[in-house]
Amino acid sequence: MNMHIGKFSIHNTDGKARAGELHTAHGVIPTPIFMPVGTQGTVKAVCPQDLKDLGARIILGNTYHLYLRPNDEMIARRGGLHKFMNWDRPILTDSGGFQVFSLSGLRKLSEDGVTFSSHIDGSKHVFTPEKVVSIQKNLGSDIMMVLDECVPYGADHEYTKKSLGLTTRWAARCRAAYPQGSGDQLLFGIGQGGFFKDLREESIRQLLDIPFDGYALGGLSVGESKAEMMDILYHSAPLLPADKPRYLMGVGTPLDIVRGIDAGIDMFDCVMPTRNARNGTLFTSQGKVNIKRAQYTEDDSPLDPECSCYTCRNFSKAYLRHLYQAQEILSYRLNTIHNLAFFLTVVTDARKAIEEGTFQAYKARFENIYDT
Ligand code: PRF
Ligand code: ZN
Repeated sequence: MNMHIGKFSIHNTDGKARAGELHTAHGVIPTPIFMPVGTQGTVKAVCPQDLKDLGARIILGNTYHLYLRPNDEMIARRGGLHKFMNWDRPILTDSGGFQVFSLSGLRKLSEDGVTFSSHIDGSKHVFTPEKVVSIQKNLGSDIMMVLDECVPYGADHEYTKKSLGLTTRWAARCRAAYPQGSGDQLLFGIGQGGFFKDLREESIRQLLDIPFDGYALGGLSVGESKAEMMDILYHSAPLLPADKPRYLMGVGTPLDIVRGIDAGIDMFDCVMPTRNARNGTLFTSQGKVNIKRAQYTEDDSPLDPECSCYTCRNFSKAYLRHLYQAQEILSYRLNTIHNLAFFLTVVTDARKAIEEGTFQAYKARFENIYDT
C-alpha cells in the first residue's frame, strides 16, 4: 500500500476555514472540495470526460443503489466501480444507512443492523456494519463511510441519545471489519446527535476513540430550519479532529457550502446542482435563474457571463429555455454541466480566498448574492 494514502495536510487557514490536500489511492484531492453525486455509477446526464473537463476531483457513489442494482459482486468481477464506470479519479461511497431510511420501504432496526425492502422490487435485505464494508470493498471506493442511523428531524433527546450509541457501535464494527492501514481504502466515521448540542458532543467524543481517516457530520439538512442547521454546524464542526478531513453529508446550497467552509468543513456533496439542473433551476454569479421563465424567450445572452463552462461559452439563455420547454435530452446535459461548474467554482474560489487570507470578504460577497 502507498504510504501516503490517508495523509491529510492543511497548508492554509483563514479563521476556521482550511485549505488542504487529502491523499487517496486514485490521487490527491484539494480541499475544500465539492463531490458531484453519482448515485448509480453515473453523475446523471454527464460523462466522466465532462466531469474531468469541469475539474471534478472526486465523485460520490451509493452503496444502497449499487448493491441492489447491478450489485457489488458483479462490479467487483469487473475490477471495481472505477473500471466499471471508467472514472479513474477518487470515489467516495456512502454506506447505505441514509438511503435505507429515505428510500426503502418497510425497515427494521436492531443492534445487528437494518432490515429493509428494496425500492426496486420489494425484496428483503439486511445491512450490517460488516456487510456495508464488504460491499464498499467490492466497489473499491477510495473513501468508505460507516453504517449510521440518520436520526429523523423532530426525534426527541431520549431517542437521539440511544440512536447515536448504536451509530457509534456500528462505526466500531465497520472499523474492525477494515482495520486502519489494512488496504488502500479509507474509512470515515459519522457523527449524529440530532439537534441537541450535548448529544452532538457525545457522538463525536465516542467516535474519537475509534481511529478513522476522516470524520463526517450526518443528520443535518433533514427538514430543520436554516438557523437550526447553522447553529449545530458552527457548534459541531470545530469539535471534529483538526488534523483529519471533515465532511458535511448531503449539504447543500452554495451558501450552505460557503458557511460550512467557514465553520471548518472540508468536503461536501449534494444532489442540488445535478437535480436542479434537470428541473431548470440554474445557479449563477448573479443568483438563481429559473430557465423556464418567459423573460428568457428571446434572451441571447449567456446564462452566466462570469462562467467559462461549455454551456456558457456556447449557448444563449433563449436556447437553453427552448431545450427545457421542448424537453430535449440536451437540456439535462447542458444545465448539469453549468450547475456543476458553478458548485465546483464555489469551492475552488473559496480555496483561493483561504490561501490569500480573503475568505471573509469572499463569504460576504456570497451572502449578497445568495440568501439561502
Ligand atoms: N448519513 C449518511 N449519509 C447521509 C446523511 C447521513 O446523515 C445525510 C444527512 N444530510 C446525507 N447523506 N450515511
Ligand atoms: Zn456555465
